[in-house]
Amino acid sequence: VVGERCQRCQAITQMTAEEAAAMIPNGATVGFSGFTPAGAAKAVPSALAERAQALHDKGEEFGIRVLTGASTGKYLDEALAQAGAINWRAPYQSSATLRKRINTQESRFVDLHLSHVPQMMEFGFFGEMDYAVVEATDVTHDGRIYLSTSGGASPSYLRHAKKVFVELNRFHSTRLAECHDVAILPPPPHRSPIPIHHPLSKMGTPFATVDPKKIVGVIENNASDGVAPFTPPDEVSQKIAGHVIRFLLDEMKAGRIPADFLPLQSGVGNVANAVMAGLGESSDVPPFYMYSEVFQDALVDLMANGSLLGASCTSLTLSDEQMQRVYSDMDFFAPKIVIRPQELSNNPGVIRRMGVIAINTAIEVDIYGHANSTHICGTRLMNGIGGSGDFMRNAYLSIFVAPSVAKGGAISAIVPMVSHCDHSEHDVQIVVTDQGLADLRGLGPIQRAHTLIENCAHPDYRAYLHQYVADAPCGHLKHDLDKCFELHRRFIETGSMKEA
Ligand code: 0RQ
Repeated sequence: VVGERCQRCQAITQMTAEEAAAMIPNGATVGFSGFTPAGAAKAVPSALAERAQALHDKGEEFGIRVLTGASTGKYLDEALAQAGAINWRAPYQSSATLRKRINTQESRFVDLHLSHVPQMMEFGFFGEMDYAVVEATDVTHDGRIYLSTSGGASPSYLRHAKKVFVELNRFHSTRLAECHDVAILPPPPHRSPIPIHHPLSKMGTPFATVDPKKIVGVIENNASDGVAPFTPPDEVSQKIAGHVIRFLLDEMKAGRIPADFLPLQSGVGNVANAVMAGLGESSDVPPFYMYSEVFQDALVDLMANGSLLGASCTSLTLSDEQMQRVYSDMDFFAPKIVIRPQELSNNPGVIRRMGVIAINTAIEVDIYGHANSTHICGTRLMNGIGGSGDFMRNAYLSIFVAPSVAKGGAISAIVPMVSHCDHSEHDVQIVVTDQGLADLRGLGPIQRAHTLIENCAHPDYRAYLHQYVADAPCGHLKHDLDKCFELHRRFIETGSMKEA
């Protein structure tokens, strides 16, 4: 009954999203569920955005500190950012409005490796958490929270928040519990080896737990995650996918990838979808597993046709159509999917142990292999580092992909020096663009530069880049500190990296 306490435990109260939003004060730190739009809290943040807007219209201040698993959807980051209600945000975002506010310093943003977030929360690196708002398929009187389509950082937020709202979303299958494997690592130095030896190993419980007395409200909802449907890969993505697949097959032939393959991680987006689809279609690639972060549309088809044997992830980021396909055949899909908290899906030790092949997208890569995933021209945030660092540093093979040019050729993805460095040369083994593939393993800096320029740079920029290396003062690396950002400067001044 809305507004009434539960007869059995006196703790769980059903309420409306507006009633919940009214309880969250200005300046509160709120941990929301959500990793991509998957499993993101929806009703309470939307209501909070409306409340913030109404307060702002009256000239009153209202803003909160927002933590999530990763990016979220239109109901959370986008709605709150449009209402100007996010003062501070971590650890990842992809909302157009929030991005603008971060880049104008209206919202502060802390860009973090996603595996680090639960531990940082546990130890109070972000201060106390006032509220957690977590989407669930079920909640019990003894405080079991059955999470919906993502694990993310929700188990830690439930444990640490002083008060909790549960959004009970009836859209999702309660059988998701068969996929979840919830565990929170004990604090260091009391950690034993993590018992995950295979992508489908389980070590925890199918539910998260919360002290039921902390639950101040349960909000009913019935809304899909609203993930945009899969678009067929474009020509550039298909070319990149082709290079990646050929490389992986050659590695198998050379005995550097075992005959039964290694688990794959792949980032989100068009190129990642194209690579996965291409791997599934190739008759030479054996059926494989994924130890990844985001389970996206292309993987449903691969699982259905037997190319993908199983997947570990922290979110099921599926369009409504693909989600319904999974929900309508949980007997088939549930035993093949494990949804973990991001501390475990992205755990460096487990990634290293399993020999994960990681494929992620970069904004730009420099001639020595440093990669920028986050900041355009070194200043403007795109999304954040996300899980790319967790995977790339610890992968068996770390592969960065990017179109060789952006904005119709006005920007080269291969530059003399990255304008912001998320992944150092030590973490980057293979770089792939639509032009080709540069295998940097075992190469010294100058060989790396030549290979990257010849194989990956767009022909329009190759001569410039070769000349840069030839002219730069010699050391272990060659760099001309007066010229290393000439392309970026020219782009800022003229709108193109190309000489007029
Ligand atoms: O701009 O949308 O205005 O056209 O950047 O580029 O090519 O559409 O690529 O959507 O895959 O995003 C690195 C941002 C790539 C993403 C990044 C412009 C380009 C376009 C987007 P428009 P594309 P994608 C697992 C791992 C970090 C997190 C991560 C990302 C827009 O993959 O956020 O890896 N990665 N997580 O035109 C200026 C350049 C540019 C450029 C591209 N050099 N300069 N603009 N663009 N290169 C997932 C999670 O952690 C959840």
